[in-house]
Amino acid sequence: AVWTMSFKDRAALPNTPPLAAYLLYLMTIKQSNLCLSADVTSTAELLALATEVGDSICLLKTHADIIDDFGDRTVRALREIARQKNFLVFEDRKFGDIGSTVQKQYTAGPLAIAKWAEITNAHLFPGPAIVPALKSAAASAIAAYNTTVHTEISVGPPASPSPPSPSPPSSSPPAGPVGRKQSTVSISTTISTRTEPISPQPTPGLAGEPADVLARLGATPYLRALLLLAEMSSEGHMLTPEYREACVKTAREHRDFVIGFVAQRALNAEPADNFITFTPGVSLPPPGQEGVRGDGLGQQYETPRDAVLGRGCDVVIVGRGILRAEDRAKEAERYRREAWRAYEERVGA
Ligand code: 5BU
Repeated sequence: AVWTMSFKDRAALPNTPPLAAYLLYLMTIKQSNLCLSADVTSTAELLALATEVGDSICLLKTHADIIDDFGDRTVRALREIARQKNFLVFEDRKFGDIGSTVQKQYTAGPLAIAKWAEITNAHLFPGPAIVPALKSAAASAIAAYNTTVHTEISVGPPASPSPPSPSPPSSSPPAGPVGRKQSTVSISTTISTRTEPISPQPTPGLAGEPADVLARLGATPYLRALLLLAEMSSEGHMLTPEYREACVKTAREHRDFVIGFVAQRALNAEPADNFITFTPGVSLPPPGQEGVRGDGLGQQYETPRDAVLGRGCDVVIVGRGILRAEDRAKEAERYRREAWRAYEERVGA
């Protein structure tokens, strides 16, 4: 039923978890259901790309493990661009291990994904326990974040005159641990954030105009969500229809944390389903190359229109289609327009 519903109406459904609602409103405001797949191998390239394309996207997808010099600086700068340009960050980690291990992979190590990416994804092949394992790790990361802030406030030095800051203090709170130490102003903003419950439960009262709602949700920015990999775009992938159904079943049992799927089609079958479908393997072939539908390494492509209008996908994920363009900002806009037009057609806007 949500196939033909607007993103705005889906955001306002009573059981939409806060981060899903945030994303759906963000998409509505930016008129963008485009996710950039930022498959670059240095921090400099990542930041340049995010800056160039940020206005056209609702989501930026990373593979942090391909960035040679990934570190604290990468995270801080990316979060700052995400704040300025208003997009969410999705680390395409594809977790696939026992619960205990994925918890550590999610929160610790050089990547510590839970600290900086609102969204990540997991395979279901290790069994359904991977979902509650990641959910509780996300909750612990949130709790640790709050404790850290608290400790810093109580034991930290008094306000230093003017610590170096990559940007002027803003009125909106930081999206996570990043930026916490930037200035006294952002620390006190963070304290006030702590008084807002960071709830994995649906937030009541999300109805309203998107901009208002975003402003309200902005007070609880440190939210985390998971996508299950229900289907892949690559030729001969082994995620069978039965496996796909198992993903849907598990997602339904964790609607507060699993906000959708990486899949090639919408998988919302029950009335209560409002999962967001994120679809890779999307490109607009350059004129004259319409026949080219793959990359020679198993990737298979379809157009934004096929995905969104033909299969009910919500967010199209585009990498090389944009990365290889002469003018990446302009090409991202072309993808945004195409995907948004297909969405509008689907919902009859
Ligand atoms: P491309 O350059 O648009 O082909 O990049 C696609 C991206 O999406 C790339 O980062 C892949 O790792 C990612 N991807 C995919 O292509 N297909 C899938 O099924 C999944 C992820 Br899951």
